Amino acid sequence: MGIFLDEIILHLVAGKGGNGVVSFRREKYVPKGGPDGGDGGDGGSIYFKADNSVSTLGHLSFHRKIKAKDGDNGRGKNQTGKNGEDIYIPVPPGTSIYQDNILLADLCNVDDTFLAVKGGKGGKGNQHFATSVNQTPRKATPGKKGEEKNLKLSLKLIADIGLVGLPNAGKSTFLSVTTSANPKIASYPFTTIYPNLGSFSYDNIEYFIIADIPGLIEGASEGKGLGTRFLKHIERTKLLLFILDGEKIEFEEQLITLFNELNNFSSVLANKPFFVSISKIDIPLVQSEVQKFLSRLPIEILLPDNKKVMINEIMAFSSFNKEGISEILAKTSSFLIEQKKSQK
Ligand SMILES: Nc1nc2c(ncn2[C@@H]2O[C@H](COP(=O)(O)OP(=O)(O)OP(=O)(O)O)[C@@H](O)[C@H]2O)c(=O)[nH]1
Ligand SMILES: [Mg+2]
Repeated sequence: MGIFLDEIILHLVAGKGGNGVVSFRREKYVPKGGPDGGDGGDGGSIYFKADNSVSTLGHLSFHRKIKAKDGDNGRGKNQTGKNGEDIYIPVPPGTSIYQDNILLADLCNVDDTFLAVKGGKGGKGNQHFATSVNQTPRKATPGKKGEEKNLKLSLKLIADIGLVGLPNAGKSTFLSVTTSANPKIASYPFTTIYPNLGSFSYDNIEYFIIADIPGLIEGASEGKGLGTRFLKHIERTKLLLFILDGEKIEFEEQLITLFNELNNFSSVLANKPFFVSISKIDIPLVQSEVQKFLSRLPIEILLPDNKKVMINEIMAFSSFNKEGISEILAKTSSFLIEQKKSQK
């Protein structure tokens, strides 16, 4: 995987149309034949196309200016110039395209395509300008300029399940044991600085994608830690999985912090369906604290803005000895399958 890049501004220039030409048929003994100036070819256009072969916008970082080829000029004998080739720029599904902060397109599904800048039309050769009174027109038109735009691309990853937790909670470790993803894991906070995606199969029929984003801390919505820059990537998930850090013990406070930061960031996130889990139950002390906490269920969480969140169920797990992992995958998968059915 290349560098992670989820925003980029590109300068796109479509090809200019080729010129139409003035030309006359040359035939033996005929000093001046009829007009036979061909048309110019059209300039190449530039499209964006959603494609799973790329997962970020990183491949565009060295190509901030992209120009399509011009159309060739027309030639004698009514020959039309060659069209400039169109360019299709692959972008990951989930890419939105903006011009001056106005949304032009949202490429959500594979193969969604958007015409970003249109190539200029080729000019007309003098063959088109012959009239009954003018059999030898000296007029041809030049090719038109191609469109030129500065466009901003912004990527929101599309995943089914978004992991939300404080730094060090064990999110990346969970991703690494449930999917084939291989994220960086370490005992210091903010190990994950870019989102990671991984997928797992459920009963070998359904595939679900999990997004692991950098840890959230209190004040993230005001820019603390890595801020909420990456929260947008879980805005489109169907389900959130909160991972509370087993080692941090204060489970209720962790929930309040996380819900509060999500609330401050966007109502879309705050209203998403969620499951709650606690990590690291292979550690004996964690095991006993978790038991105490679970005995209090259902728990009502009161947020600073007086909003209440009801927690009915919490799933405890360990990525080290895999305890509880298959239950989490089964629960979240069943939820997603049901949700899909109800939307049909
Ligand atoms: N005992 C135990 N330790 C774990 C478990 N899962 C993760 N850890 C440890 O917890 C630390 C943090 O794990 P990460 O997976 O990097 O945590 P994260 O939530 O991705 O952290 P950030 O990327 O910094 O937000 C590492 O030292 C892991 O080895 C677990 O199930 N049991
Ligand atoms: Mg991480």
